[in-house]
Amino acid sequence: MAKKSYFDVQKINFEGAGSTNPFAFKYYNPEEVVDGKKMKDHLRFACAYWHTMRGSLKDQFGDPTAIMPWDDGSNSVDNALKRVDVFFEFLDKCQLDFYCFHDRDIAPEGATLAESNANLDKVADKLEAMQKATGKKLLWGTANMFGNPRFMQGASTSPSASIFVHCAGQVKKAMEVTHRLGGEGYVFWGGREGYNTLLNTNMKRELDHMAAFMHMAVDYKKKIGFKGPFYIEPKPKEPTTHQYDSDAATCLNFLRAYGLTEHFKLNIETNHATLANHTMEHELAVCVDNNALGSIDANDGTPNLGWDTDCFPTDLYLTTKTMLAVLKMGGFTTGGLNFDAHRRRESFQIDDMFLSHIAGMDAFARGLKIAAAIKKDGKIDQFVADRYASWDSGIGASIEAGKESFESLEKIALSQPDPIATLKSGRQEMLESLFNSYIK
Ligand code: XUL
Ligand code: CO
Repeated sequence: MAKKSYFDVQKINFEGAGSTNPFAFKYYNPEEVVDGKKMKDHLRFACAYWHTMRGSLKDQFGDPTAIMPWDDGSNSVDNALKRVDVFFEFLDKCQLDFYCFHDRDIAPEGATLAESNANLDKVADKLEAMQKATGKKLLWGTANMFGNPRFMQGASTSPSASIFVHCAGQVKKAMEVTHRLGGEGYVFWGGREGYNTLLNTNMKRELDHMAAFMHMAVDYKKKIGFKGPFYIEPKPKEPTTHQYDSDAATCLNFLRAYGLTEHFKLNIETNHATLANHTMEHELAVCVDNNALGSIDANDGTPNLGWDTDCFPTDLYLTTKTMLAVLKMGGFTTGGLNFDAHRRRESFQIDDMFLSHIAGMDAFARGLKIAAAIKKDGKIDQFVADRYASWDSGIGASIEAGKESFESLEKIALSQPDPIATLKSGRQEMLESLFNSYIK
């Protein structure tokens, strides 16, 4: 008997830039070698279960618009199991090699934690079987500790110790399921780990609790032999007014302060970077400089709106700068590009699921190729290296080697002419124009 198909769309294949077929890749050619590695191994695209299977496209003003004939709208385990079939057909047809989930996206929450765990196990059985049958892999798993009303005042940072206890049980289970499904990493996004007002908040105590929670997770990871890294996903606000994991630098400071650095990397999301008033480029640079870039939630914001719009990433400057950072760190190891993105509410047709992912995948394939060309050409890297040449020898090298002091430098400062003459133009506009020349 032929397998039931949920989509009236054929497998998406690479047809090249000349193709006019909207259901084809123009740039993403999985097997093509770029900068010494296959495109698919550079990009490691992942599909977000919460958006793709659970996103109804409702917004705060309007009802769902997405057409999902396979979904009966119920919270039953049967419905959850059926979604898995649909999802794997989608992954296959869209050539997405990885996926990511929250525990509560894939399986319904029960009346008790024990019931929720049993539901999760049933769906995990099916996911495991489908992974085996298709070769698709789990990039990372996570626990949703922000949706249920019990988390209204935080999860591991809740004022209630009993909520903390519940969270420990929930994350323990989510880690077990992630491990069982061969997850390459595990994410902590502090969805409500923050505050709305300091008038009712003991920030120091809440941060201590969050760190205690992370240490328990590290201990448990060792116990079950989960080898993948943990990732913290920074976000400055939304849902709370101030989220503790505000940006990359704040997360790194938290990890250092609490002795957690060696167990965590960061999962950087574009729209979260812009909500923090940073560029994605900045957040990635902070991570790469600190050997802390683990994975990327690939999406884009809407700059003139102040919230998390989770658009599909189609901006070539963004994808190029993102891939430059990934190439600079030597490529992903356990991480990848997870489309934490949903199509617009107006893009309600079933085939928009495909078109939106194709748009993101092609934009990243181009970004990769452009980034590889920039790297190969080396002009921008050379400019930066030349700009700091005074640190490579003489007094600069001596300072970097820690051999100088205020006293030794004062002697030189008093005798040397005004050093302004040693400066050269920063050439920002020339560099921007040079960057533009690679965007093809
Ligand atoms: C929310 C967000 C989450 C995390 C995982 O803004 O990005 O979906 O990626 O919890
Ligand atoms: Co995210």
